[in-house]
Amino acid sequence: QEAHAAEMERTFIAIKPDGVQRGLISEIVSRFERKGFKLVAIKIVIPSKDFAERHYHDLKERPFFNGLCDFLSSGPVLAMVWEGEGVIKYGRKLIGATDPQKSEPGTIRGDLAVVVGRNIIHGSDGPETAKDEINLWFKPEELVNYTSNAENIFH
Ligand code: RTP
Repeated sequence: QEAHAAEMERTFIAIKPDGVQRGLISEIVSRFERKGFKLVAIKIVIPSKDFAERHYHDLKERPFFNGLCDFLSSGPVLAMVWEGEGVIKYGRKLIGATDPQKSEPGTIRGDLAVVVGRNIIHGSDGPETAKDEINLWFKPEELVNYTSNAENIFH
């Protein structure tokens, strides 16, 4: 194995309260898992409004910011870190377009969501965001290093 876990790309993925409350955790986790990505951190939390605002700070000028932060803090969120080659970009591909009316069938939002304000999942949109979001949601000791057979998919 050439790539060491410490160097492997990681992304932050969260199932929003609508996805958790609709019982879609296993369906969504399964799609990342079967693809061959590795789950290195996971927890369920109800974020405070302040925390939600920190998570979405890039969107604070948008008209939907307040409603979005209210919604994220309205119930349980499944916060995860997934690891693997290309996981940031490909994770977004698994998730599909922001607006479920535009996401393709076969994607998580395309198959399971209908409106943009209830699009069930979040994924980091680039390497910097991924790093910031992982640091915001997780302490370093909550990230687990281990070898999985999934690494056979990459080498
Ligand atoms: P996310 O960050 O949640 O993965 O979504 P994204 O990158 O695909 O979309 P972004 O533009 O960053 O928007 C973040 C979340 O805000 C909600 N949204 N509502 N017009 C609207 O009402 C509207 N536009 C965006 C969505 O929940 C989106 O995921």
